[in-house]
Amino acid sequence: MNKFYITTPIYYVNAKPHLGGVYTTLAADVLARWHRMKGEKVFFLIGTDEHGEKIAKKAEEQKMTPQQLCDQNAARYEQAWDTFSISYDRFIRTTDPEHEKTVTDVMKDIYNKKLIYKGTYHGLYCVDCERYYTAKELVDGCCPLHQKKAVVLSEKCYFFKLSAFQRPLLKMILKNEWIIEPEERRNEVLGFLKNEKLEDLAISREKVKWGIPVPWDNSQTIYVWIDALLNYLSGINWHPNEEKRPEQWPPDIQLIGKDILKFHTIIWPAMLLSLGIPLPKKIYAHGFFTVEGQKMSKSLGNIIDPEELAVTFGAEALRWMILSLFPFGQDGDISQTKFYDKYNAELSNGLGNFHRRVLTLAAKKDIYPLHEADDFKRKIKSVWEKYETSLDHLKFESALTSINDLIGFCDKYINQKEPWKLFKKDIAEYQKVLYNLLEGLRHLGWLIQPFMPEKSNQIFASLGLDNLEKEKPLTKGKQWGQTEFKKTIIGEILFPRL
Ligand code: ME8
Repeated sequence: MNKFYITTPIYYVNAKPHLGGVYTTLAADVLARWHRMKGEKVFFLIGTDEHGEKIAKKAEEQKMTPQQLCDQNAARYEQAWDTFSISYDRFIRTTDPEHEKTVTDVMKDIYNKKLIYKGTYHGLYCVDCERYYTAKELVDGCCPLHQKKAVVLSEKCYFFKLSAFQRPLLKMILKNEWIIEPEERRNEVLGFLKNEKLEDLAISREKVKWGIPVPWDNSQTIYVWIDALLNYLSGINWHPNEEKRPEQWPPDIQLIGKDILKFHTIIWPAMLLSLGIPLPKKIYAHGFFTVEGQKMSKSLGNIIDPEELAVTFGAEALRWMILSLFPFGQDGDISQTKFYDKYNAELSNGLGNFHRRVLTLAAKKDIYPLHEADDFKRKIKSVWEKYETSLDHLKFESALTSINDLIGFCDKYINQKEPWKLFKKDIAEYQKVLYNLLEGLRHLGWLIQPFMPEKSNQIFASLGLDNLEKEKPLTKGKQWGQTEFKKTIIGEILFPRL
């Protein structure tokens, strides 16, 4: 059985889930469900990033200990992931003792390999990003992400010999041994590695107390990004000194947003090379979205709360809408109006209306025997082909377009055949037409499964199939003519009008 290990970034617990973060995880969940549907053994890792100065400060403001704040906010994340039906296999927290052990062991291993040395760091630091910037990266002395003045810091710390990895990484990318997608992101990393000199990286902090201690020097804690990246190893119980390696490694895909590209394509692989273990098969960095043309930010007050949106549209509708608005690897713009338009056109008037229309017609007879139908069969086959290629290439929006295409085809078929007239004059023909439509609906149930698992169950239940259908392998489910339809039930409206 093929294995599929997929990760998302671990979220900062200093804030509650926002739409940007939910975007990465929704996409990862659709992929995880798609690979499970294909019969693969999936391991889907998510988690929370809980150390560092930002979190300690926030806890102080809220008169809590950092651990209390982390517990409270990690629980919020778990709750949000339940709301959005995120089918993760493990939720790793960087304050978990197992994680802390992996980090400690990994640091010792790299230290023993003489890839870490002590020095003094002077630099321009953004407290919110928890990272140093080069003067060139700042905009008028301010952090490009937070627009806050960077502060000058000088501290004793340990350095990781990142510079030693510039050439090996460049070579691996050029030889496609280290895959970064999409192409623009790969070019961005290549450009950086070709034109800039990679500096050694300060990997510990003297001033930050809320962190994992450096194993050989308790006066320092490990830099939060090093700590965080190692969740991808601790999440599968990986330890440097254990002979037996977890079967999940390496990840088949790591999904990230483009803002954290360098951490994942330079620092992360350099750490893995120093540990002597294979690199992840692919890193994919998705785009960012703006809200009505503007960057989503607290100061502009346009942060969208995904849980509020889920109340308006339903969590599953939101899963569909957010992945269909623009191509995954690109930037895009979202707005309330766009969500309303999508909901009405594709879900309420599209899939929802078709579902109700067919089941209302189907209620006129008890049984619809199985039969062959060339045109319908051909259409469904071509929809599956497009859909599968799209999902295998992370083209979520185009997979959803193929689903809409099938819905459009089915709607047109009803209008052409006018089954309500056939019912009066040719019942055998009526049953055939209805069989095709019900079969179309069954395929839609399968096609939407990774995107809207509950709605998919609802469709199977209304076709009278329920668990029988879900237990089938995809190879069988996607074929034409699986079963006769009997005792269909209209059931609840899939997508109520707003
Ligand atoms: O970066 N559009 O956590 P995080 C699209 N803890 N995606 C967005 C976005 C937007 N407007 N805003 C944020 C961290 N994201 C670190 C990760 S991993 C070892 C450590 C995405 O909570 C962002 O790209 O700030 C990232 O993938 C995710 O939200 C979590 O961001």
